[in-house]
Amino acid sequence: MTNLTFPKNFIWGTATSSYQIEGAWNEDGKGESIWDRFSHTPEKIKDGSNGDVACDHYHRYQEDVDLMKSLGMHAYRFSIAWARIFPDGRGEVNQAGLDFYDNLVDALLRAGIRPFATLYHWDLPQALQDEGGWENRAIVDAFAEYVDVVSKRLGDRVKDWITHNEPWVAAHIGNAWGVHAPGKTDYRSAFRVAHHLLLSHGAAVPIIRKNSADSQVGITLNLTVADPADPENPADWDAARQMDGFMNRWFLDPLYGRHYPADMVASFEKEYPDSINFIEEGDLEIIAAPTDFLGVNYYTRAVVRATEGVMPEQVKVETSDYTDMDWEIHPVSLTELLNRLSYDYRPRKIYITENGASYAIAPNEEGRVEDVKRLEFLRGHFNAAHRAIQDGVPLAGYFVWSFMDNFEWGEGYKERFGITWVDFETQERIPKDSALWYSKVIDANGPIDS
Ligand code: IFM
Repeated sequence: MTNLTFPKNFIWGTATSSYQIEGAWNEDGKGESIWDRFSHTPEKIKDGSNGDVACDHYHRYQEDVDLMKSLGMHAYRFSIAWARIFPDGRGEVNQAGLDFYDNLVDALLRAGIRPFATLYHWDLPQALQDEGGWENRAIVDAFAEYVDVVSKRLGDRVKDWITHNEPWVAAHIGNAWGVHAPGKTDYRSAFRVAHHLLLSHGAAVPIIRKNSADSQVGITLNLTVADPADPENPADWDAARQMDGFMNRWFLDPLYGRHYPADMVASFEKEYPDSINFIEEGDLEIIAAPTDFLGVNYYTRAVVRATEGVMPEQVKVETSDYTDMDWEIHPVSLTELLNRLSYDYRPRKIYITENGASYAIAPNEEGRVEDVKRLEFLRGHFNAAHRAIQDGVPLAGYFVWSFMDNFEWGEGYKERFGITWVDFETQERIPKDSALWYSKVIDANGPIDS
């Protein structure tokens, strides 16, 4: 095995999100979010848990920043809870909420860690959901108001901004599948939600640029590579095209100035007549606001086979390994994805804003977490990213998901993505073997033999 070196100034970091780690769900004036409401509703979360306390990061952020520093992190991607800043979604600002992020950013800067702030990672104020949430076009103005306040307060120190995290997940898993908040099951709603998420992204970009001089702005998408289950079957290739359109092109095309993809518009209109009726004049220009980077969350590919319905069916590959989430481990697809993004859309820069694996490997008798599987997962994906850079992809950084075990949405606490073990009874943190290895990778600027 050879050690690989990444480009000079490559950013190695780690990521979390507000609802998954902060806890303090109703402290210091914070308003209720859709995830508070959803997780407090019986039977929505597999293990009956919620994010009321989570990793208690709201009270322990300094300890967490110290641990990141000791591991040598260059950067930390976190998200801001809108309901801490505007308990009612808009209107009166809660200064205590702003103070929390102000203190976090200062702690990061003192530790020499570059803050990457995500403005929306799914925890919408419930007050806005009560008005229709992302289905109601009025939310675009509320988001702009929130972004204005946050970027004015933090914009002198935060220079890397991500408007949204994974709009596909927020739109579809939350509004068509009902598995995430707000728990709706209507594809028509999901497409409307997706449009308003994209529109609010476009509206936010100039606001951030105005309030945060010399900052870099982007959006994070969850992207995949869709492969046919049977490469000999043309219908499976068509299913792969459909999956790619649904998950990737529906978001990438309008963001890069190409309108929504015509093949997908046609197939959704066929399935849900008159459902694409939310686009107003000028929307697509707003959505296509030029950005500085594309954030890519990559976990797995999608192997699909044709079905009668509009959505292809995903199949399991018997010869592959899977993580605890039952997601296929397929690093080669990361190289392919990055090349394709670079070639087809020409983003100025790409960050892998999330990549990681869920393995519930507990501490051994000595208190050590020997998560070799996660370490090998990361090594494979770091190597795949390195190959893409050699191919000419402008990949500038890599954020491992996640800094610590946390509330994995509808799955609760059973799924552990952290490179840091969290004992949710005592709130003790233990850096796992993957974290200790990652620390050496950062030091060497590339994956090393362990
Ligand atoms: O935990 C999530 C995160 O919030 C968004 N991206 C995927 C992760 C793992 O499911």
